[in-house]
Amino acid sequence: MATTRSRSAKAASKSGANDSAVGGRHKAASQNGLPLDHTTLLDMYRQMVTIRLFEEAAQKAFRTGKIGGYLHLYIGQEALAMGFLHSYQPGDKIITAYRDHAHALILGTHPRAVMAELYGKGTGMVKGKGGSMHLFDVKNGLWGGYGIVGGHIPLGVGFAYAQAYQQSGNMTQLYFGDGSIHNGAFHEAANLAGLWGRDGMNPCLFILENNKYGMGTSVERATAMTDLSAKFDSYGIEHEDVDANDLIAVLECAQRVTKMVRETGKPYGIEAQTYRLSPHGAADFLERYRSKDEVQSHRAHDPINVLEARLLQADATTEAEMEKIRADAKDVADDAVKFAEESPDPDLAELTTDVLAD
Ligand SMILES: Cc1ncc(C[n+]2csc(CCOP(=O)(O)OP(=O)(O)O)c2C)c(N)n1
Ligand SMILES: [Mg+2]
Repeated sequence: MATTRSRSAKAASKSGANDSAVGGRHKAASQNGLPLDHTTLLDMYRQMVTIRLFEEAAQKAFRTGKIGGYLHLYIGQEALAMGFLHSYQPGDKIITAYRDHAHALILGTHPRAVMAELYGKGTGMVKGKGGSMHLFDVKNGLWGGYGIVGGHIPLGVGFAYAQAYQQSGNMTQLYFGDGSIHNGAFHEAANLAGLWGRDGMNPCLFILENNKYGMGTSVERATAMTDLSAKFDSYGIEHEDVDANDLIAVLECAQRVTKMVRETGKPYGIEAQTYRLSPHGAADFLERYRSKDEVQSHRAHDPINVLEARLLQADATTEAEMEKIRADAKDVADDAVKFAEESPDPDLAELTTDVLAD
C-alpha cells in the first residue's frame, strides 16, 4: 500500500541504439495481492538490479579516471523511477535533472549507449556531447537530463501545456529534487501549472524526488518549512506522498495518479520519499554532511531488498532465480563498460553538428 497522506483536501540490439536490455513496458493483471503479475514484477526487479550494477560500474570507471566531468548515481532510488515510468505511454514526455541514468535505461535506451555517453564516446546516446547530466532520447520519451538545478521545471510545465493545447492525450512526468523546490523556477512554474490546470491545460505530474539531501545540505538545513509537498498547496496543486523505497507502493500510486492527470488535464504533485544511498556525485568521497550510521540505517530500506522480500513473500520467485537475475544484470553492466571502453572518441566534425535546430 502507498503511504499516502494527501494534504490537498486539507488545504482544499547491441548497437547502442534503442533496443534496450533494461527497459520495456508491460501491461498485466494482478496476482497474489500484488498490482501486477509475477513475470512483470520480476522483470522490474531485473531492471532495478541492472541499474544498480550499472551505476556501480560507472562509479568505478569515474574513480579510475575513465569517466570525466561529473557523475550522479541513482543508487537507492531505483524503485522511484521504475514505478512511475511503468505508467509511461508513447508520446508522454519525461524530463528530469542530472541524476538521469535510470530514467534513460528504464525508458529503453540501451545500456551500451548510456555508458558510452558517460565515457564521452562517439557511440553515446548523444554522441558524447552531453555526458552524464545531459542524457536525451526523445524517441523513447526522455527530453533531458539538465544540470542547472530547477532549470528544467518550467520546461516540463511548458511541455504539459503544449500536450493539452494539441489535445494529444499525453502527459509529462517532471522529476526534480528536494534541493530544487526552493528555486524560483519551481515557484513560478508551479504557479502557472496550477492556473492552467484549472482549465485542464496542464497534465503535468510533478515528481519531487526527496532523497533528503541537496549536494551536501540536508532538507532541514535548506528550509525552515520542511514539509516540502505542502509547497504545492500555494499553487492549488493537489498532491500526496509515496514511500518510494517500495516499488509496489509506487506502482499503485503511479497508475492511479497518471490516469487522473491524463483525464483531468490538471497538474498533480508527488513527494516521493527516498534516500540517496550513494554520495552526491562520484567525486563526493568524504560525505562530511552525514554520518555513516545514518546511511547504514537507511540500507534497511534499500528498495531492491524491499522488493526481494515482497516477491519472496508472495511466492513470486526463489533465491535461485534472483541469483540468476543478478548474474545476468552483471553481464549487462560489464558489457556496457566494455563497449564504452572500446568505442571511439567523437569525430571532430561532430563539433559543429546538432548546434542549431533544422
Ligand atoms: C542553479 C544551480 N545552483 C547550484 C547548483 C549546484 N548544485 C548541483 S547539485 C545541487 C543540489 C541539488 O539537490 P537536489 O535537487 O535535491 O537533487 P539531488 O542531487 O538530491 O538529486 C546543487 C546545489 C546547480 N547545478 N545549479
Ligand atoms: Mg536531493
